[in-house]
Amino acid sequence: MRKASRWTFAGGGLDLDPLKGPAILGILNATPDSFSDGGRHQDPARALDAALRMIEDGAAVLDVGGESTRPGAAPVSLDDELRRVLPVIEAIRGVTNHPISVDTTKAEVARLALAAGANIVNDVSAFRFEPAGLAHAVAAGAGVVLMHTPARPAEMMAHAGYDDVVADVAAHLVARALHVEAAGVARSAIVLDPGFGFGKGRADNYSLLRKLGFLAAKGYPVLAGVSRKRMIREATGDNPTLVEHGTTAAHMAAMMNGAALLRTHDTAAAVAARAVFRELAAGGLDG
Ligand code: HH2
Repeated sequence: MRKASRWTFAGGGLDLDPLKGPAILGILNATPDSFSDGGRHQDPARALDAALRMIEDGAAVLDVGGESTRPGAAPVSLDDELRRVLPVIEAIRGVTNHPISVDTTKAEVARLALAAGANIVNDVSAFRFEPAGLAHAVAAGAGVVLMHTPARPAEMMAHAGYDDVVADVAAHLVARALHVEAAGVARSAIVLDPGFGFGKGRADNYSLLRKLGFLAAKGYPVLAGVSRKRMIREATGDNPTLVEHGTTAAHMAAMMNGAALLRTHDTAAAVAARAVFRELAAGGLDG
């Protein structure tokens, strides 16, 4: 069970308070092939409606992405990704200053998304696929989410294989954090993410969830992205309602183990789970 957290985070227009439980990132996939919300947010007006609903639910950040990263997903061209992501960010920025993260591994998408008003770069490669994205994050004073993946989506499952998945992932992420700090990102603007499902098998994913506290003890806020992932469906089966209940159960485990942010599709469900977590946490989590 988690001990008192030692990190602070003030990046990207977002103030996290470890005592209040995690911030909720609402997933706005502007992709036609996402496994979970298949293209529903491609039209900027509909994406904006979804974003406003998520804010009303209690989402602290809107995570806008234009490239599916599910295992084996086809890569998307720069032009296509820009065409998907920028109108959505612009539409949201037209009506609210709410924090926005851009879920991209492309440096140019990061640059233009930040120029359009995004506050955080959520890079599932931790700036390894296109290192130039890091300079854009530094120049914009953006927050960064550094996620672990062993390889690009097309190849990542072939790389699943670890001596000790928890120690390996934590060591990789801390090294990436030190790298981005050296490049000029404030320590207080860095989030680490073990990358559930990215080049990890079922047992790896559940080891990471069970021992998320090991990563949370490294001194950075930790994001957990488990929503509707295969690791959930492996446990619940594919019925969407049951997958949602399974996601909520995994969210509670992540919160109990120190998650500072939850990346999720159903923001209202995550906010409800957090409300229960807060009741538990109010009495102390160590005894
Ligand atoms: N997972 C996905 C995409 N981006 N970013 C972070 N930081 N952490 C994650 O776990 C993560 C992520 C994949 O999930 P989803 O967006 O639902 O699907 P798709 O890849 O099809 O967009």
